[in-house]
Amino acid sequence: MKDSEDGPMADGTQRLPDTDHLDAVVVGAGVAGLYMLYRLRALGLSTRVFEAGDNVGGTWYWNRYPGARCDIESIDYSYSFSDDLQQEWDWSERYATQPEILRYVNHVADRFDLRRDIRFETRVTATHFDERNNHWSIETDRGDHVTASFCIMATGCLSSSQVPAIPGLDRFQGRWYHTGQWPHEGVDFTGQRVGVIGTGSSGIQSIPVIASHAAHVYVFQRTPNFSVPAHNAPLDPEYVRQIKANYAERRRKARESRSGFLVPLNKNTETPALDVSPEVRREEYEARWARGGFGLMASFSDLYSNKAANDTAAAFVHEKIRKIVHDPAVAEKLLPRDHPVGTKRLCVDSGYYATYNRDNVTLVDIRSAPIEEITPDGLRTRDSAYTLDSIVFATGFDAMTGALNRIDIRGRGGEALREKWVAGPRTYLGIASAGFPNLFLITGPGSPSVLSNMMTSIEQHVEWTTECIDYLRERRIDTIEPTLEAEDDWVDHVNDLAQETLYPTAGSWYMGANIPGKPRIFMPYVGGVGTYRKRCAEIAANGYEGFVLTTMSERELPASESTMAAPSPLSS
Ligand code: NA7
Repeated sequence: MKDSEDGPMADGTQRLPDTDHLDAVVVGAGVAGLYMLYRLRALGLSTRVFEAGDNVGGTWYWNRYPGARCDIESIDYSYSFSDDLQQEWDWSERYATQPEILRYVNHVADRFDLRRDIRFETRVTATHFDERNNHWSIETDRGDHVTASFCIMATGCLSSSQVPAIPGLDRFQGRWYHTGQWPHEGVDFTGQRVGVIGTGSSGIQSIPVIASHAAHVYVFQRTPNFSVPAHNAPLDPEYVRQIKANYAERRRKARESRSGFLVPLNKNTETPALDVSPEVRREEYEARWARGGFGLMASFSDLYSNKAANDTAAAFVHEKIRKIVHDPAVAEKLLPRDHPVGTKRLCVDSGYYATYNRDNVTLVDIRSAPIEEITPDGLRTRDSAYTLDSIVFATGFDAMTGALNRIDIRGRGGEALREKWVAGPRTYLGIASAGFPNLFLITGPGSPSVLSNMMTSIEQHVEWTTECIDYLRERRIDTIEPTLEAEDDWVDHVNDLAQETLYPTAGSWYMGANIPGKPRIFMPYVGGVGTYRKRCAEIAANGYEGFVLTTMSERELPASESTMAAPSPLSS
């Protein structure tokens, strides 16, 4: 086994390609990849991480756009696996900025000495399962060719950024940027006319900051989104002290909760919205609006499942927008009407709606008059031409499957994962896919992932994967993969749960609706983090039911005799 002396060279020289056999390869050095490395190392596995960026951080490495911030509170959006770590790290604000989170992730990498097993600036291009040797054969764009018993995809749910195919972009004379691939040196928009396309979280966070520097900002809005105020503020040291004194308990509750973090509950959280009077509803919504953050959606029990209930929350937000935005015509354009509140990721903003009261901000409705082309000096919609110095694409990501599908992943019989998933992702528990042995998908489609605090879900998947690998090694089992039956049942279960909610009624990235041609499938598991975690633990405790476990010596036997197929969890 080679050691790590061939890591990235600070002077920019090329390192020698890797040609090892490893116990495990992890793809991605974001929050998931780093923790995965930490855990596999602790098991004594030789592990290598390949990372496309030149440093750790994943999402927080790439998304450096102005105003980038986490929408989960910092005390919850942090690792819980090390009490020393959580006690010694101090977050400065209620919602951490991207630079602060990136500092934190770097601190974790250094504190646990993780960098020596990471190959930076190295993108995995292919990983093929070699059935003869029961291992994965992994190639990178730097010429590495390693084999590994286990391949773990920590590639992130929102890491494949999408620049829409608008004709003329190649002729644009100004500069253009995607929020998810922001220049490290930052961008100075002072005095510029800037066009921002997209009003999801990235647009909503960046527009107020860009508007404070630019000469003029044109916001090209296709779909208005619901946004709630963050009411961000410095963290009170006394509050932090109290949290830290009871961190273990807070984390335990978060793991068992629905969304992986603690939303303050109240007497109405378990009550349907229409069971209370309009006055009580208003009082509830007002309290949550005043507190800020995602809590609005926990006001009543049925906001995600009953359209009439949801309409009351939507009407409340509409009213707020009308109050904040001075020009009634602009306010009207900002009102989301095509989807129930919360069915597209709710945005958490700092001064977004008020930004439209500035003289240097113009909202352009591109639903009624779509962008027709980018011109050398700006862009043209059906109705007007706009002269721009810079264009910011806040146009999102090929979510959940994009980063996986751009790697040539092939399982048994050379089957390509992207072909298997052509009609939508198919996984068991969102962590594994039939025909792809020893491949683990951290927060993959079919798990709570993006509907939850990603930190909680990442830790759960990493820990489940670690325990699974440990189980296999202790018993000298070579491969694990789901049965097709268990996978089909899980896919049905995930779909059935989603159909009980309002989520599938929105054209969201959860549904793949933002990517032309992508199948419309609701990808995350809506049953909640706590329920999901319990199910995963039961499956493991029952000897990995729904999975097939094989050993090398059995390979020559007919499949029916050689495998230990556990019964499907959902059909049993
Ligand atoms: P989102 O939430 O996918 O938002 C992308 C925005 O870009 C959204 O308003 C889209 O409108 C718009 N968009 C996408 N393609 C186009 C084209 N072709 N023309 C015009 N407008 C377009 O991405 P974000 O980066 O903001 O946020 C992603 C997640 O990161 C977020 O939910 C948090 O979890 C963190 P549409 O709604 O599709 O009409």
